[in-house]
Amino acid sequence: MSEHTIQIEQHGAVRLLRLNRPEALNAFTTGMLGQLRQALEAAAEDGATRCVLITGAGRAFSAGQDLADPHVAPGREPGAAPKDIGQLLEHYYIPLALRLRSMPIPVVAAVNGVAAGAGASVALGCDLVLAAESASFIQAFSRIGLIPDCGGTWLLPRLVGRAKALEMALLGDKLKAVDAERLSLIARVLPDAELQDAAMALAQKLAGMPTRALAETRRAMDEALKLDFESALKLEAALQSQLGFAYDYQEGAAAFLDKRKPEFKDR
Ligand code: T3D
Repeated sequence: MSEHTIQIEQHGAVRLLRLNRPEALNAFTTGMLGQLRQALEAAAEDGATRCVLITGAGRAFSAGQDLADPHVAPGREPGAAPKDIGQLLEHYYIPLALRLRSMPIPVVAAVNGVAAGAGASVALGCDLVLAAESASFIQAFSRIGLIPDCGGTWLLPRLVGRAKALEMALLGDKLKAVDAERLSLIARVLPDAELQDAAMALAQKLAGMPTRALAETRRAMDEALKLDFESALKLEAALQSQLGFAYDYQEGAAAFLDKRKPEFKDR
């Protein structure tokens, strides 16, 4: 691996992944997409890591696909054959989005600056999204003749409803972080100087919680969006049945009755 486009730091039980191509606003090359997926895979497999925090180096979170990446950029010389962007999605973005959405532990995004195109989709695919006041979200796809991808078409209408999702996706305008919070696109906005500490504190808090139940909560909510009410009730019962046999529930209930702090271990 020649270039370290993902900086990895361990802070106790929190694994911090920093998108690290600040000179190109952390735009994703194919190599970087592979490294991000591998970093998520490693965090999922590491039993000591109980929460992942993703942020960006420099002034951006991510400007989305690197439009100059020779692996995918349309050839500019006359007669150059166009590249199949669908193949890029199949090989890089779909595995990344699926990995992110099925992590066995919670994932927090600290959006430190602009999140555009697939950069916005990666941020919004995380479980809790915090953003700096100066950050913004841009569905940049329509500006270059594409549709939202990396989960954008699924995430946006579910987060903000069809009318606002279409407004964002069709116009591709910049949405300020405060407006993103007002529309429920993200969870919280923080002053720029407080973002990283607040995001780390939140990630540490999640890491101390029953992370298996948190991941199952995400799964149940994602599934419930596709189910009728009765089917959702049945899924809740099936997942609750599994969690009820798990260590964390025994520990959580015992700690409550003993009036002590629980020590959760499942994940
Ligand atoms: O292959 C495919 O396209 C399929 C995959 C699609 C998924 C997608 O993500 S499509 C959407 C791709 N992203 C964009 O279209 C966003 C492009 N970037 C921008 O619109 C602007 O850079 C921003 C609004 C994000 C920020 O604007 P600003 O004025 O703050 O910064 P800037 O000057 O435009 O950019 C700073 C540098 O980053 C600049 O390089 P330079 O001139 O200093 O050497 C710029 O070229 C570079 N950069 C920004 N975004 C990208 C990029 N380089 C490559 N790819 C980018 N996406």
